Amino acid sequence: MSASDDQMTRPDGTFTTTCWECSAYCGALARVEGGRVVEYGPNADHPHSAGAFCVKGIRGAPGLTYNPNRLLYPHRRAGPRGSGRWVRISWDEALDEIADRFAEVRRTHGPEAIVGATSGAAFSRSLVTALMLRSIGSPNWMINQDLCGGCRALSARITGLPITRGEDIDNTRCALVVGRNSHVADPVEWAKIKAARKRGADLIVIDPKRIPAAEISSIWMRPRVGTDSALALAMMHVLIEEKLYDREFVRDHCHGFDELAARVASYSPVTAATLTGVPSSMIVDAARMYARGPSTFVSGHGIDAASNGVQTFRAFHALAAISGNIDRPGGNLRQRVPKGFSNYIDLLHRPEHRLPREIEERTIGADRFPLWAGPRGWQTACHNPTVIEAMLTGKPHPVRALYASGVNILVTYPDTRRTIEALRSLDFVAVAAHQMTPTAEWADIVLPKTTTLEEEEVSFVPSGPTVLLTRALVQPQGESRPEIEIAAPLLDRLEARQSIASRLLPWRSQRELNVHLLGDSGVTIDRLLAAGFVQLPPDPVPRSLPFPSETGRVELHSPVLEKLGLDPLPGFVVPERDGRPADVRARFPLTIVTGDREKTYHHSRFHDQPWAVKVSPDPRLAIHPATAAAQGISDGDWVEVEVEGGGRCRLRIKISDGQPPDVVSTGMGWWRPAEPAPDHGALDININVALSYAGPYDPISGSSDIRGQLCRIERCAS
Ligand SMILES: Nc1nc2c(c(=O)[nH]1)N[C@H]1C(S)=C(S)[C@@H](COP(=O)(O)OP(=O)(O)OC[C@H]3O[C@@H](n4cnc5c(=O)[nH]c(N)nc54)[C@H](O)[C@@H]3O)O[C@H]1N2
Ligand SMILES: Nc1nc2c(c(=O)[nH]1)N[C@H]1C(S)=C(S)[C@@H](COP(=O)(O)OP(=O)(O)OC[C@H]3O[C@@H](n4cnc5c(=O)[nH]c(N)nc54)[C@H](O)[C@@H]3O)O[C@H]1N2
Ligand code: SF4
Ligand SMILES: [Mo]
Repeated sequence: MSASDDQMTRPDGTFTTTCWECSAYCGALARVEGGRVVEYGPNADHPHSAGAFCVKGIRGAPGLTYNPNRLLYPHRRAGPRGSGRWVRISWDEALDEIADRFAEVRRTHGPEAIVGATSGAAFSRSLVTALMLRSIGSPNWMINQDLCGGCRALSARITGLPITRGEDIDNTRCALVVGRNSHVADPVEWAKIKAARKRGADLIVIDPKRIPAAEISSIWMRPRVGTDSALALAMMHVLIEEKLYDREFVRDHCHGFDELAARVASYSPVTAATLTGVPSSMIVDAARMYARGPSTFVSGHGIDAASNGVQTFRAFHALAAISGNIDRPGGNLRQRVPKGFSNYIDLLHRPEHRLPREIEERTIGADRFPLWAGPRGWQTACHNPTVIEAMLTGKPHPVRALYASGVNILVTYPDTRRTIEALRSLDFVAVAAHQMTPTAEWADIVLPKTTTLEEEEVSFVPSGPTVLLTRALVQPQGESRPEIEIAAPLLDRLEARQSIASRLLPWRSQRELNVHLLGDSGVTIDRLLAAGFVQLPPDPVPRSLPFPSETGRVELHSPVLEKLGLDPLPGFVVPERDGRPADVRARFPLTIVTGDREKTYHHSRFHDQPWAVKVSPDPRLAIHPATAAAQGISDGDWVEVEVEGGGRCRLRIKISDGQPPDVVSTGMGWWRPAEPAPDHGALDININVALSYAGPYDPISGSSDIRGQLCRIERCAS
């Protein structure tokens, strides 16, 4: 039995909880009968989500938990790595073996040769994995945020604007939605946008594709992929030229306005029209509409995960600032966690959980991307592509062992073949997962993880503001465990082998960690267990509070970037593909966007769930009807996509007049669990087989492009 909390039995009944399948954190009601979750759905009375929910919660969370393919016991490989042959072992055997192998790698190559991989700091498993690695003495953990929200996070930090998740859509007069398809990605946000529109608020959408938000927008701007910063610079140009900016806010709270004004002077709407393909009159109208305010900037992944991503966000963050939309009802509000409460990122940065600076400086990638990796880094994580490189080359220092949990790197990192090569080259790989994934197939030991219905999490969302509880509703299936019950006993064993630096992960159960997170906030675990959430009084950040930057102001001009020899002002960075020679552009006439979200999948999750596969049986490539017709391609045809500088994969055509004629869009995360091990189709229909992870990299975040590359398509067999 799991000791994840002090509930020895978990009773039947109906409970308020929070869905933890994604970071939308929807309030849920769960009905438990006979120790099994029999119903999981929205909680209409929830202060954060107000009844918003999605099928991944309703079907996906129970689907993962009661999956016939669920990994229920630890296993050791029974053939060569990747052979797909496994034998069941006990937890003691699994943990002893991991400890032996880690100790050996540590002795031979040093602690930093052991690397962790998780998704990001929104989930406790990531904090636990990072602190486990740090306890071993390794500062190296990979997070997938370079492919996700890392550019936004870094711009927010550099600019001194902690406004992510602080979009006050409920009170706005104008929402500026950029690279965000909330309709699929976030039902809570989508409900708010629709409600705002209904009450007469304006909606400006910037997206190359005709997404549902574009269909209900006041203005829809359709830039060439990867050129958004020019739109933001030109909107600032209009605001400054027409004196529509907020002089008081600029005077009292911004640093470097004159330099910014000089920069945007050269980005007139006419210039931006040339760079982006958006008509200049539309840019002017959008700027004036946005300037009337209060306006809120709602941003998404469509402008993140790019080699110019931080600069793009810097431009939009500067626009939000000079228009005075910061800390103003209906604008973008600064976020802070309740007094006494900690979130995972806080803990990651607390001195008592950190390694000595000289060790953190050895984090892989810290030399090139110091604001991303290492002691000054945002989540203190590594630069992933450099880690993959280190696995293969031993440079800058050897990486010989991997512990991956809550991440499916083989499917979700670009350049699948190279990731496989890297995993194969390691001395030891352990993976914790809910089922055998293409990543787990390359492990020596796999460990069964609990799901969102079986483990307890505590978190905070600014809307409300609300402290949320995800309940451990039912006993874990089989012998699955939460991360902390893997990490703590593993550290005990490593300690017995004199193989840890210091215990930087002090908790032994999820409950202990959660009590620690609640701290002396006044919200207790008992109160949360009684109600499922605790709504706190509104706590707006006053504008008079200094901004978290060197100057205490919003840094339009960044002294931090200047010191690093990087462009201190928001600017336009020409997309890489524009610089490709004419003959290459002729051979690869299309531009590809990857990562369109699907309602029934969460990245690589749920691909063996019948309800999901029924809705979306194949990975699709959306293409404009005229472009398809020119190549004699019809809806439903299978095509081979070849990405310039990358590889190939197979996708199925979906004709859509919502696409720009020269842009094809696809999803991500595809594999077919029923297909043979080890790759389960991930070398065939997964777009990341066709993408390169070799750069160019954003000079600040180290992100590489997962959209905007040149490509060509050709019909192929199904
Ligand atoms: N159902 C479901 N929901 C999810 C997820 C899931 O897998 N499934 N994943 C979750 C996660 S981790 C994330 S990060 C979010 C991501 O969700 P979003 O933040 O919505 O990001 P994307 O779906 O990648 O892209 C959003 C839009 O960006 C547009 N876009 C592409 N290129 C550009 C460009 O150059 N400029 C502009 N302005 N727009 C562009 C695309 O056309 C698309 O409409 O979704 C979350 N929600
Ligand atoms: N080409 C391309 N690549 C992309 C993207 C893109 O748009 N295009 N998007 C990127 C983005 S935004 C993201 S966030 C990443 C996502 O990348 P991943 O985080 O790798 O995606 P998931 O499929 O959600 O992987 C989670 C895996 O962890 C396992 N798991 C183990 N423990 C737990 C647990 O406690 N809880 C849960 N829920 N799962 C657990 C699940 O079973 C699942 O196999 O992909 C990135 N990769
Ligand atoms: S959007 Fe869906 S998966 Fe995400 S928290 Fe809400 S119900 Fe769960
Ligand atoms: Mo993401």
